[in-house]
Amino acid sequence: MGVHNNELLNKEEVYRYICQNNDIFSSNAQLTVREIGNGNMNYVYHIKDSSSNKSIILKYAAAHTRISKDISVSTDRIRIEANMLEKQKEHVAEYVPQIYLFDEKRNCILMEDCTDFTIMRDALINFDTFPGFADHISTYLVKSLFPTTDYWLKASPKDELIKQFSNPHLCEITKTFVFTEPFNALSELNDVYEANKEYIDKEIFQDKALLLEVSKRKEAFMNNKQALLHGDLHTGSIFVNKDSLLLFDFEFAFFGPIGFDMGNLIANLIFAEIHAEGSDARGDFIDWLKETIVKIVELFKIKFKNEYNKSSDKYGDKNKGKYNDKYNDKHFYNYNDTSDSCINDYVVSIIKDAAGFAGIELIRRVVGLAHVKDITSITNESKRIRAERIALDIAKHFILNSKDFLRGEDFIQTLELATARKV
Ligand code: SR1
Ligand code: MG
Repeated sequence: MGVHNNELLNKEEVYRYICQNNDIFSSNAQLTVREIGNGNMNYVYHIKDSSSNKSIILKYAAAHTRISKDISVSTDRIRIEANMLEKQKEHVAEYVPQIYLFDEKRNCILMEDCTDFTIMRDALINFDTFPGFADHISTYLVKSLFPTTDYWLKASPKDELIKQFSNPHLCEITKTFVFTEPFNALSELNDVYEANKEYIDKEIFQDKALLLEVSKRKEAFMNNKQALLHGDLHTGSIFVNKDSLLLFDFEFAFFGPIGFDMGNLIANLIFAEIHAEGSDARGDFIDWLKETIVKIVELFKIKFKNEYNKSSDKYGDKNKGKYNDKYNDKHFYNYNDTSDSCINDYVVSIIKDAAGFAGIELIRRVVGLAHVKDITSITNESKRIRAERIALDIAKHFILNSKDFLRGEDFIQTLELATARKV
């Protein structure tokens, strides 16, 4: 007799689990289970009943990472993810999958099957374009982030939310694998492409000015509780189709600097650009991608300010300029004539932060353990060397000059300068 365990590490265990907890499928369902996950953290299964054509996704959080069983990680991340999916329903329900069940004992979530969408990273590697993407993602960002900032929440409910989404174990993973190891290589947790070893040693590990800026960003990541973030917002966490998008993988959610989400997104679009630029992609794909980055930044600024203005208007002009306990704390910022410059300053500082965090994401995906397919799928050695160096050059410029990044166009200028390199 096999040992019974509570894990959901393979198709057979998932099949048994679904049969025992079958509120979703009928008793005569003909179930097939496929493992479809390819991320670093969790096990993801597609479960389909061929008799009704109904299908769902099961996501299982083991006590170790999928990329390495030697890396232990708290299963509390599945609670964070379930809570985030619920929370997102308040303001951005159209941009998240539906959740059917959160089983806290078995560390799994059953949710809507989104496999008729494509994972954005894969679509970009195939040079697919999504004309509405910038509009949708900027709406998602603003509508999900603004209501968790101090512009909207009073201190006490914000504090409650910070506690609910306290995510120390996953923040520790990010601290180690994003902000620390790729910059000091002290714990042998990196995975460097051999042919770029010397370049990385000189350009990253020995650049003291760079390391200082990265330390400051790490401090902000840990302590600037600006808003409730996705926490790992790369193109592998976004499902797309021609009309819309869905965000998933919320396990890294926490209260942090908004620029961290923005920066991760921009960095991963840049990886797609570097991949395309080094291959035979059509020019219109690259043009669309650049335009998308510019639009995300500009639309974010406009929509965030709109949201701020709408929230102020809600209470009428007579309340503008006064802090009154009856109204939201946003009025605290809304004094005198400085309101516009305050919000402008706030939004621009997010863009500057985004540049710094984008640089860190670019470096850690090249130097660190968790790579991106946009780069690893490049099989030609000299092309891979060049692609990685372009990413590192862009990253350094972003990190060292983040204060100069105000507009979407600033990101593209850096990108174009770096891609002009021959080798
Ligand atoms: C141990 S691997 C860590 C990375 O995987 C996740 O996908 C996150 O990006 C995290 O940084
Ligand atoms: Mg993920």
